[in-house]
Amino acid sequence: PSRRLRVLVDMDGVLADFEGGFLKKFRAKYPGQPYIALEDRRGFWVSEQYGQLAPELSEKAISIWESKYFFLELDPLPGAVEAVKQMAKLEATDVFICTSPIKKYHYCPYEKYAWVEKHLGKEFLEQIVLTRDKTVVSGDLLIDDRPDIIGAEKRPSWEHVLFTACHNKHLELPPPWRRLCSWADDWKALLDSKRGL
Ligand code: UMP
Repeated sequence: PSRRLRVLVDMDGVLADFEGGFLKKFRAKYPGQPYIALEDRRGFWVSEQYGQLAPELSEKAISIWESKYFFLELDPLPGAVEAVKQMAKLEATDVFICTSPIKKYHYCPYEKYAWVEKHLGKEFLEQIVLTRDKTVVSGDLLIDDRPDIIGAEKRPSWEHVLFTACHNKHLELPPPWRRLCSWADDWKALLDSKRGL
């Protein structure tokens, strides 16, 4: 292989348990309100599905991730921290954490940096890419749980591999789409499939 492999790894839903953290805090703040169990989640936007339950639930949901400490207190997903640390140590491999902050910027961007430092270490602060448009970031692979990643660049350089999450596991992906089902799945083989191309 003549060049290094560049892997972009999403944060919410791939490294950090956004869905689990959301549900726990939503139920604590709004006891007695209806909620959507993780196995019933459909669609990337939590706020949209809650809005379908009852119109006022959309803004209640949004208030959860707009709150201080929401992003910082997210738990890592199983195996995520170990996998990313291992990935970054592989020969000829660069790992970047590519994540979209919410537009209410008061806590989220800061807390994303703090989360990375806490769980992955200070050296990973060099690897963070905060962007609302991942198509303008170049890489060989983008591991992300959002099915529809579009933006200004119509032909992104990366292959988007869908990381399985509660909201996307029922989607039937047309070929040549690939999934990474969890961090227990063979992510090393996925990376190797992109080397030397
Ligand atoms: N997000 C919302 N609304 C939702 C669900 C998620 O604004 O209903 C936010 C959380 C993340 C961002 O900051 O969207 C998704 O970022 P990526 O996982 O695409 O990087």
